[in-house]
Amino acid sequence: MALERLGSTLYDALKKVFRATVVDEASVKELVRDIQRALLQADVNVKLVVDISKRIEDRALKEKVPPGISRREHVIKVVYEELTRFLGEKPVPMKVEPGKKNVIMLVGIQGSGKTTAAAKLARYFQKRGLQAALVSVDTYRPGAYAQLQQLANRISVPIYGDVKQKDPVKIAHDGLTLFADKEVIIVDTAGRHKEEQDLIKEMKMLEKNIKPDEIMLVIDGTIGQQATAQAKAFNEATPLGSILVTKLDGSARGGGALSAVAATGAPMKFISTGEKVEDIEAFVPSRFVGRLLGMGDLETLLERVREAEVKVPEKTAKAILSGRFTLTDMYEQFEAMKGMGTFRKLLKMIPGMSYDIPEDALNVAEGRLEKWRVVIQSMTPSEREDPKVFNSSRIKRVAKGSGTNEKEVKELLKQYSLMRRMLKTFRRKKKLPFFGKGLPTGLK
Ligand SMILES: Nc1nc2c(ncn2[C@@H]2O[C@H](COP(=O)(O)OP(=O)(O)OP(=O)(O)O)[C@@H](O)[C@H]2O)c(=O)[nH]1
Ligand SMILES: [Mg+2]
Repeated sequence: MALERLGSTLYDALKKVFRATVVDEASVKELVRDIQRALLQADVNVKLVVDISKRIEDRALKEKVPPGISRREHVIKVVYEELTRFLGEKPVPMKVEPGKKNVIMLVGIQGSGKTTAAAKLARYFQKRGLQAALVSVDTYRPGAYAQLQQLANRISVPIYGDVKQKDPVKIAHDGLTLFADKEVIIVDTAGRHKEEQDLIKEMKMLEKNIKPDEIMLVIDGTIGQQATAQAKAFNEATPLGSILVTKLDGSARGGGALSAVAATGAPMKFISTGEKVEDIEAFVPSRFVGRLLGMGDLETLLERVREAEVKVPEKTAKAILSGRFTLTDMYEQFEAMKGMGTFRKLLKMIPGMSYDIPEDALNVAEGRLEKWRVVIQSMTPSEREDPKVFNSSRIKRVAKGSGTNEKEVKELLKQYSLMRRMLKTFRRKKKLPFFGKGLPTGLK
């Protein structure tokens, strides 16, 4: 299952909670089951799945809900926090000291993306003003040096290698001596050997002799359960300092890599999402989970929703509660939404919306909202208060005044009645329905 699929499956699970009329023990249990299924399908290790779901269930059911947030928000917060915790609480920064020689040795099995990652990392540090250099000690794979050399030339980073030399330790020594004045030296190792044992032995030898500041395991994000075994094998041979997961762009089963992180205790520091040298980013757990779930940053979302609730003018709130909702109120709600940043950003932050709405529809919705504001501005106060008075001549006048056409004015009026009808069903709630069905766009 692709990473994005994992995200949307997890999100579907959460969406049920968002839409449920009450959030009770049954809905929490159902959510936990859905999350288990999603994680298992994404190749996350069974034991981990059990651990994480138990924690979610315990916290969601037993923890006291903090004041100011609803149980619904709390449950979603718990899921978000536990998934984040599973990936590592905080981003772990690279321990690279400027002005000093920092040696990073990349290890990993063949095809995991080491050579590509070496160039990407060199580029990453180079962009941050550090003197980077590359050393290729892969004496096994034909053309390994040439491959890295080509990438190095492209980013103008110096490289050392020696195709005639068969001893990787010797090459490493020479390279590190040559680059004694550099700040970040990335050593690309072999990923293939006749026997896996030989590969492990070679990594041990290299580690003992060059004493890198950090050994980084490069792991292919598309592999499933083998990731755990692979990571463990490398970790036993050479204690891993960090993990870099590649190929999270295509049909990646991120779960395998995530299990590897959990199995070794080494933090994930980078992810790579494409073949180009620029396709690398520092790994930030909360951002990653947010992306996985398609919900941006949950903290920000909750904050904005609270802000939005406060911003609803008293009069509008009353109108909604009494069922008298006019175009003026609709206009004010649009204005409030505008104050919260662009409509698109808001939609993206609302869980579920980012998966439900295609980009085209987002553009349309955003453009339309702007147009509707102008249309409402062209109406007389009495029309806004009592939209029933609209007949074809008034529609014609408003269309002309707002630089739109009659169809668009009619559409706004239709949207208004839809929204009004919908709001009636929310009458007893004190909040403006920003979530789910509550979106005044007709897009759901
Ligand atoms: N789509 C995608 N492809 C990647 C990514 N990283 C690496 N690749 C591709 O994966 C293939 C293998 O990458 P390499 O960097 O040569 O892997 P390696 O670990 O050095 O392989 P060996 O030297 O044989 O051990 C290449 O075709 C890369 O272009 C990534 O993040 N996304
Ligand atoms: Mg290679």
